[in-house]
Amino acid sequence: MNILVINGPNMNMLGIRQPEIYGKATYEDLKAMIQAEADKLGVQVSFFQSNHEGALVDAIQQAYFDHVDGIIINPAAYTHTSVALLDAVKAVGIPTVEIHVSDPDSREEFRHVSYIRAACAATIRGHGLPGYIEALHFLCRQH
Ligand code: DHK
Repeated sequence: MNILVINGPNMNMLGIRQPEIYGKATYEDLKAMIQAEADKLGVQVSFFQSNHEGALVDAIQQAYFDHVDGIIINPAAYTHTSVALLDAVKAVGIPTVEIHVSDPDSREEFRHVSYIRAACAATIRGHGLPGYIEALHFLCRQH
């Protein structure tokens, strides 16, 4: 089984950006944590982060051609704006979990909308970085 973990804009700034919301762990810490769990589960995992919407669309499309079995995606701010990411997930038909470190539903009103949610098998939010591990387990159970 192989899983692609996609992170959107500003997620490369984990550990620096608003630590009171996103915590003190860095993006590298996040990758190491997921990799360690994937190794335990015997799952192949790869990572992609971009601040650019089109690059995120390209990564989702490429997952289809690479025969990726599952996607974990934190579209970050594009969650609340991007029909293109929704359409990309629908286009590839790969089981996808939407993940957020914080709980956008308990923050500003503009964060309450998620376009991508309609194409996702599950949404995990507000569980901090361990939410990514929950997403990994969810996709393994589905497989
Ligand atoms: C990350 C972001 O960058 C925000 O734009 C979202 C999400 C929430 C998160 O909690 O991981 O609103």
